[in-house]
Amino acid sequence: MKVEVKMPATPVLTVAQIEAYRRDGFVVLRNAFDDEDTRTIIRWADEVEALPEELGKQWVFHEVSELDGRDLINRIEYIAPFHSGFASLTEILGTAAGQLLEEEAVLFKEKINFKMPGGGGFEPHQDSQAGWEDYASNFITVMICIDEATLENGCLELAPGQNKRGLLRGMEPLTEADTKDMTFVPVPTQPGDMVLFDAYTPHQSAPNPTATQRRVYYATYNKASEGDHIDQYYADKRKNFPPDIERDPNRVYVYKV
Ligand SMILES: O=C(O)CCC(=O)C(=O)O
Repeated sequence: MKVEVKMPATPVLTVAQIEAYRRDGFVVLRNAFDDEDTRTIIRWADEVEALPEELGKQWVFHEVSELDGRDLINRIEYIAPFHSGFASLTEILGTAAGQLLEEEAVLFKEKINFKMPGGGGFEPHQDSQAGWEDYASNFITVMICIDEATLENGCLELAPGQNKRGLLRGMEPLTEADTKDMTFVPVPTQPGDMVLFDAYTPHQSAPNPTATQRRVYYATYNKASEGDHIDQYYADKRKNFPPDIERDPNRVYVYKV
């Protein structure tokens, strides 16, 4: 017997939330998903983690634990084509992204960052530094918290209002000079919370030295009027930073931002 899965409800931003985004470059929605929908999303993340790592499927990237040198999953990208739940979720999240883009949103990329115990952090950066301006003028990334994200396990930290400065530098993390006047605000989140931010909002996060994983899902959108770039984005990325299973053992791959 096939069990029907109830799809998560679509979060819609209030006027006050849209205003907060316009002021800060990001907005936090507490309990964007109710408990049942959050449990569904957590189960989907578990399913994605359990999928076999195969050529031509979801993109799995590993890292080495900073605690004990074990092999960890760092992130899994390009999930929706191989998981119907996440495919639905990319549609659902497009509504709020479209509210901030002020027109229909089209998916650009998506991933789960796992940050398992011993997983590394992220240096301060703006997402557009990764060459995204080649595809569209700006993007909205929607983050869904899957596991509790705390100060201890490396929650997201964002710098309010700094997106208005535009692109601060190319393919390298922001420097101390770039960030000296910035305040990074830690945003601890509970499963089911959502954070939306644009591609010029500087953000960072600390490594996870705790015993619990900190998974978050990110879906990134651009304006439909600026084109549908997901296939080109992943084709370009495949050339420089392919999933681990596709890598040439004689080549060195460097993660930039
Ligand atoms: O998941 C995080 O803590 C930050 C992720 C991030 O900044 C990125 O993937 O570019």
